[in-house]
Amino acid sequence: QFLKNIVGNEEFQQGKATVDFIKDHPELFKFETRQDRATRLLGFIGEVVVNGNPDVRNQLDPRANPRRPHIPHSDHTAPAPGTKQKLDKLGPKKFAQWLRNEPLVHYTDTTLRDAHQSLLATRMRSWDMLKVARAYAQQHPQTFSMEVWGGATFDVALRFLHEDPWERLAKLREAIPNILLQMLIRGANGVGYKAYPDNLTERFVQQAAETGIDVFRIFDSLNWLKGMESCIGFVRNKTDRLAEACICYTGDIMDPNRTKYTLDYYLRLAKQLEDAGAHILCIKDMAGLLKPYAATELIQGLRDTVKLPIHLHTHDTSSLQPATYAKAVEAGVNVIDVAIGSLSGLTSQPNFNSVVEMFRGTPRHREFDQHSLNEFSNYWEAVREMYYPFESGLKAGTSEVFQHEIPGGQYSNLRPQAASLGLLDKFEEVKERFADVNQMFGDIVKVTPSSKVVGDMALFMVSNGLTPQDVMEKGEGLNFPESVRELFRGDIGQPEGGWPAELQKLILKNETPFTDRPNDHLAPIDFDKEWAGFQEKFPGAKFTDMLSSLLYPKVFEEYWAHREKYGNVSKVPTSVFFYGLKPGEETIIEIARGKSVIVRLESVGPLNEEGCRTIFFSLNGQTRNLQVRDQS
Ligand code: 3PY
Ligand code: ZN
Repeated sequence: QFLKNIVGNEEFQQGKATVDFIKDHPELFKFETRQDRATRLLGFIGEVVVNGNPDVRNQLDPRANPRRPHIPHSDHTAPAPGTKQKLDKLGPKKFAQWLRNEPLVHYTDTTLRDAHQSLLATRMRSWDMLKVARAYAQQHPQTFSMEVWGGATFDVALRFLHEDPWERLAKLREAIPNILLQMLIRGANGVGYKAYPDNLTERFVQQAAETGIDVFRIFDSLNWLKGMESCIGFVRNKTDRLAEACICYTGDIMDPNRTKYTLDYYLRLAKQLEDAGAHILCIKDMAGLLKPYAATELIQGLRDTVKLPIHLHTHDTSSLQPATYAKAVEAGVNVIDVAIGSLSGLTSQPNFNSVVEMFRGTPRHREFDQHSLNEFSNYWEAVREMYYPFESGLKAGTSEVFQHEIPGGQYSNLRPQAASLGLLDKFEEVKERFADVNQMFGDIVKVTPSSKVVGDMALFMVSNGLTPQDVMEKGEGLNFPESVRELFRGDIGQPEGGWPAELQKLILKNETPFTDRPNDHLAPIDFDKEWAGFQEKFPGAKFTDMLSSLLYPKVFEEYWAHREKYGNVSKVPTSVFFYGLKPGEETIIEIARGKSVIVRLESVGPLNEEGCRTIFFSLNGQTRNLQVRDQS
């Protein structure tokens, strides 16, 4: 079995095994039969058949009207070289110079990260991504980058999809060897919601680069320079990849009444980020507030102020953002973020397929195969049906976003959060309070994690029937949400102009806030010691698992228990993962590279005295049955 494990290891198969191969892969000592793997997956499917997937429980099965996703064609030829090879050849500094002077507009495809984070509560599974990743790399090698990782995907992959986010990244890298892969990292908050020890972020960045990330989009949720500097340094000094630093855009530079976040403010921050070592400057318009004429002013100003290439990210919540792209491209922006047609628009990015057409016949047009882009759009449209329980409910663009300023990535989560508190019918009020809370907090930048705190406070006020005035009058006796207390204590950094002192006193009571880096208060991780303890607790786990566990200890523990019980469920097709099988239905599962099993649900037995049902499967034609406790 040991030899079988070695021969079956992907690194070994690719000839990448080094002298430390056996030491680095404790899982080689895990002996399981092929039968075990299949049996555990049957256990998972049986559980979904009887009790449903708790993530979509009691939702209609969309297979009532099945629509089979058509997978765009790919073959065995290597994809044409792209930006990835250019970065490898030039190195980050020269690559950035090349990009700054590029005459044609470049595109980042966010379909595999922000698009589904913003439309489908981040639930897109690796299974659906990997079906088309290679075809995309072959058919669109001129894409600047693909955003595939980071933001909320790390947490959601482990917590709800029971998937290893590192495995997703490694597989996408393998399928897409030619296009830059990009991630979103929340500066000192990594891919989490709080500050982490610096040496953890450092190891995380190193490992992400090793596993496949080329572009690190780094931001701070309060636009606090100190929250980004160290992370920029880790990318520059510990990897040979690109550090893309963000100015998060909020307010409206064209509105004379909004005097806090002015053009000067953004230009100053951009210069500071250039001085801190950024290779690329990103305008991160997380709520979609950058209007077309503001884009002209901002991009012209930035082109004159810094020597960096400029990358623009926005969300189309208002439906105005394609116009913003038209003006931004005219003003000299280098790269714009778009999502494949059927996963674009509303709280997601503008429509890739259509935006490309917008520039046809103009000097900055870059050619893409429209027929192929539309094939991918049709694929994702059919796939999206399986995810309908996670849709945000927004039906059309809304100019309301200019009032509430809720980030696109948060919108599809805020609704279920409100629903879980029984506040869905008060969602209008939640949005209004979100705007009120922003003003109470001193008009701050709102993006994860600061936006989550504004959301928590808005929900707290709606559920307790509090107005802003009530909070100021009764604040001493109020028990504020923990996240609000942490924010005002300085746990995730400092906002422009500091916190409003009166409210801070009411929230913190007698606690003293700090104004330096929260990370400076955290003891560094002793990796050797951690690793020893970790292996004991999770035999067979990898170093990347330990990084997941250090970021999300409880979530990782639950993920690991699920994996021990059911195996690698990322291999189960999405329809079966969420909705199980119906009697007589069958599915094919590739349990290991080149090894597939055919699973057919024969029947579900009646409830027995122990409260269980017997499920009859056939596995490769042989009958298998198992008992599942009915908790439905
Ligand atoms: C995230 O941090 O997850 C975001 O998408 C912020 O926009
Ligand atoms: Zn975004």
